[in-house]
Amino acid sequence: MKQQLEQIRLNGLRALDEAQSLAALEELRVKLLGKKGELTAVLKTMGKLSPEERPVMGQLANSVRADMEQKLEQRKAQLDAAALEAKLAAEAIDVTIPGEPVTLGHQHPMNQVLQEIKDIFVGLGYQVVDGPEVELAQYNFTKLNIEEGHPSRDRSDTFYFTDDDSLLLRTQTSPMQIRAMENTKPPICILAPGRVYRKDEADATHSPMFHQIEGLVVDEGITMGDLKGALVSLMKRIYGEDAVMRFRPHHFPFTEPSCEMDMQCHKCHGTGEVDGQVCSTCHGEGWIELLGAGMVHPKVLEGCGIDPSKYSGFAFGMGLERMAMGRMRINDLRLIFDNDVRFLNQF
Ligand code: 2NM
Repeated sequence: MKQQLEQIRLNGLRALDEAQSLAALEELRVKLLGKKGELTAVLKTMGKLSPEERPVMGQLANSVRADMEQKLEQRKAQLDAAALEAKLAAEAIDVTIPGEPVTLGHQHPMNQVLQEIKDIFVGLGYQVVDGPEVELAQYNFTKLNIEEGHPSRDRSDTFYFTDDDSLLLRTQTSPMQIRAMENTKPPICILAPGRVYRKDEADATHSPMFHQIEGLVVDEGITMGDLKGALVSLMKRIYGEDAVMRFRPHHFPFTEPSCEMDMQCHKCHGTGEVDGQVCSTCHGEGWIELLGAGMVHPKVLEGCGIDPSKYSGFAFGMGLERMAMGRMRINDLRLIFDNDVRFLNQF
């Protein structure tokens, strides 16, 4: 029996030493020290020993158990430490690795130009107003003196929602100005920027959705001189003090008289030619069209409950995309809507 016990101690300690995982260690604990283990099996045969041998073997068995228990604890501590070590290594964060650079965005060129124009008009005392993109034909056309049958009302030009053509996507931002005139007493001094919609195929200069900025000033004694003053001061702020402007007669149903405002081409200085070639910026015109404007038609004022014998007003409208293209030297409208970062990063 002594030899059996010594064998169990020898094999047991070696096996424990060689255990490579906590699970293997637990298996060994059951096999060596458990109720059905090898040591227990030997102890069960103690009854056959002589009374002199029994305490000696008992002591030996206890020392074998104690040795193996100690080795088990020791090995378990080693494997625990190794497992922790491996976990820490796997989860290690190298705080010295340089971080991903954070790329800051910026305003879209359209918003930059819009902000610039808004700032100028707010400085002149205008209030910026907002309104619905889905409009009543009444506000988009009728109250603007655009009669039934006018070509701009055509189904091929305007997005309608209803068969009776009473509800539409606004084709200009003037309906906001009609509402302002209906709802407030002069003096009125507002700027109405926003999206507008027209049934156009997209090309270098057209898009079915684009942005307009319209302005309106109504008070006693407002004249065409006020209109020219406001618009010349705007364009000089945007294009520089030496920009040359001209006003041409024009026609709009909602203003009388009406005009268009041009800026002399900054590339060919009005000659239409650069180095004997047709100027590419103004296409040989010498002038670049900037906006339309005029004195608000008495019928429009009257329709909004404003007495045209007491009050007068001027209004103007310009395309924001066109302004941005001129300001930022963009030659294709579609670039503004594509949102390709290679384009946007240039502004
Ligand atoms: C333009 C040109 C000229 C305009 C007129 C009005 C209103 F509501 F007062 F009648 N709002 N906007 C106007 C005048 C718009 O866009 C080219």
